[in-house]
Amino acid sequence: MYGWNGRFLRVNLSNSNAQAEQYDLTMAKRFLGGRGFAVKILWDELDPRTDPLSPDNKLVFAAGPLTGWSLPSSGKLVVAAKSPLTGGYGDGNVGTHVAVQMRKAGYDAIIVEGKAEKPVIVLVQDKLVDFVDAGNLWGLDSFTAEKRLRELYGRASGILLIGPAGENMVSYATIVCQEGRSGGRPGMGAVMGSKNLKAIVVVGTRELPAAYPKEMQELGQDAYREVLMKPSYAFWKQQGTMMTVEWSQENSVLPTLNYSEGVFDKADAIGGFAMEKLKVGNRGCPMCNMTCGNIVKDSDRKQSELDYENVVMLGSNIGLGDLKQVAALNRIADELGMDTISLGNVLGFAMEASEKGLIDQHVPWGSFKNTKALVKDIAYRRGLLGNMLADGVKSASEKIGKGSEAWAMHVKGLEVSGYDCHTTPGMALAYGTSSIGAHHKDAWVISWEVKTGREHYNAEKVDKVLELQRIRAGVFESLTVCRFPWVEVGFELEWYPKFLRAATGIEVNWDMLNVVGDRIFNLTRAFWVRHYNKDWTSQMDVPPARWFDEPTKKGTLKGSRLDREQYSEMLQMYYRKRGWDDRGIPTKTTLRKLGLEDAEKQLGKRIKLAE
Ligand code: PTT
Ligand code: SF4
Repeated sequence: MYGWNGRFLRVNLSNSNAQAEQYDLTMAKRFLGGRGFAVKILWDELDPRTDPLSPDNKLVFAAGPLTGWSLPSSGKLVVAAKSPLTGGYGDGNVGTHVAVQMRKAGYDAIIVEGKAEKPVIVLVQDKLVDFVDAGNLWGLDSFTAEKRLRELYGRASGILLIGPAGENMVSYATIVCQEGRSGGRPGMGAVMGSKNLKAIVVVGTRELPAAYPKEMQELGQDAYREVLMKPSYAFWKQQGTMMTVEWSQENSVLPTLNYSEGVFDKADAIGGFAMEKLKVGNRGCPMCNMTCGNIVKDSDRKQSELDYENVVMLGSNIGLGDLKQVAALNRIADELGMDTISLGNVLGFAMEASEKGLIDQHVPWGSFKNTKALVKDIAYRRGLLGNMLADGVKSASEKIGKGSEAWAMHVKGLEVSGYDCHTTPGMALAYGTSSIGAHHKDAWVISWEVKTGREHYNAEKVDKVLELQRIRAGVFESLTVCRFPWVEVGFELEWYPKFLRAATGIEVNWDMLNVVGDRIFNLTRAFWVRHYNKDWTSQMDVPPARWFDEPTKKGTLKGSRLDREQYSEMLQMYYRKRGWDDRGIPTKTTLRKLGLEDAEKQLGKRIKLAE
């Protein structure tokens, strides 16, 4: 086998055992890597009743067949598990040296199972695996702990770790590295914490097995050059994703005051150009020549890495219009290891609940001091409010009740990311049907939608969501390469089959890759349905009530809201095009067509499947 190593490393923390396992080319071709491998492993190995925070859950770190070579923006991996936030399939895509080092150590994925008796670090050095006591690191913030590990294991080592939020099993704790890369929004850090695993450290020294090594090298050089030549490259390096703040404001989709509005009075103060005035450098993922993490000095005089989502969720969504203070909150979230999207979301929810008199605590909009204290309370689960918000907005709204469910901004338990959808039904559908809950990563359809007619609910929009889900959710998440070269600077999709041929020796085209994408998407859906079982309904794919029931009051599009009936029709159309029934469950024919007979069998035992 070329391209893939053909090996997983299985690490059991309960008995400190580690073993390499082989997998075959059929698995590789059917599921590619990353998310594809992760969902297949979790589907095969987890009982649907598994408690996400129990030793029975498994944490999978999986890279793809392009990871580890000198190819543009290919230093990423997927980290996945059953999510403690949603109960469904959860994952994140993180830029990390672990991706490169793991592949060079000879593994395409590391599967972590069980629970260590005491805090531990898993140290992988090629074939050697050690379990190192992490007592002296437990409790440390992620920046300090990573610095210590780097001193011990060297600058080139790959390190992924959790901060205090992961240790305290905050439901949206992430896994972090490199002072600003953070992945696994649906609580992958909490799963790591539940296993008493503070960090994994990986060092690999082997050559990767390419089918055509010379071609691989030449393609890589050409591809890096191509990225540099793209006209939008220079502005991308200047602002990265921060340019989207101004775009969102202009188009009334900037999440503001807990998604009640799409415009923010102080948007300019937290936008890309304001960021440029504070910028001191760029940081990014390994293997990338368009690094996009904007480093600024925050109001605590520390360095913080700003991306669009961080800024809008901890800025406009909570009414904070001072970028240095937003940056300070972002830095704290990284140190503590918490997802900024879910965090900004629960903070906005708490502020609204406080304003409406539904909670005892005073949580004012836009107060830096109060918010900073509350963020720490959440990470350490301190006090009634901190502890309640640590379980996410769905759980908090269920506890508070009194109609707050209508403005708890989530889908299937995962908090909505940084785009207001009062005026974008296509993006609402993308959130509704995303593989992990309301994340924009599977189908960022919004920019196309705004250009082509945002008011429509039509088949073209459904097709666009499907097209993007195939490419992004299926293929990019499974190759685990960054999608930004394609999305942001126009690096052509045609490069990827060429990379795959040079790596694996297998001729593929996008039609074939799209089938793989569909297979992965359908198995992910089956994972959700198997968990929710008879409770699964099409309501699970409907975005929050606020966007349907409460029109916006500001901006050029004031008075807008989603239409429930038309959304429903579009959702049913989406199901039909996917080959799902009217509950959003894949039919027998669809599962068989994709070679997912086991999913047909298992789901069929629980639920009546349509033909
Ligand atoms: C991603 C989500 C995003 S999406 C952002 S900003 W973005 C937030 N970043 C956080 C952060 O930082 N610190 C923190 N404590 N929490 C954070 N939560 C949020 O997490 C990120 C980039 C970005 S920046 C995006 S869009 C792209 N995402 C990709 C993806 O999903 N797949 C893929 N193949 N390529 C991608 N490229 C881009 O990667 P999650 P990263 Mg990411 C400080 O983690 O769970 O997927 O959620 O990891 O290495 O930082 O790269 O405007
Ligand atoms: Fe990482 Fe940004 Fe480069 Fe993508 S473009 S690989 S997110 S630094």
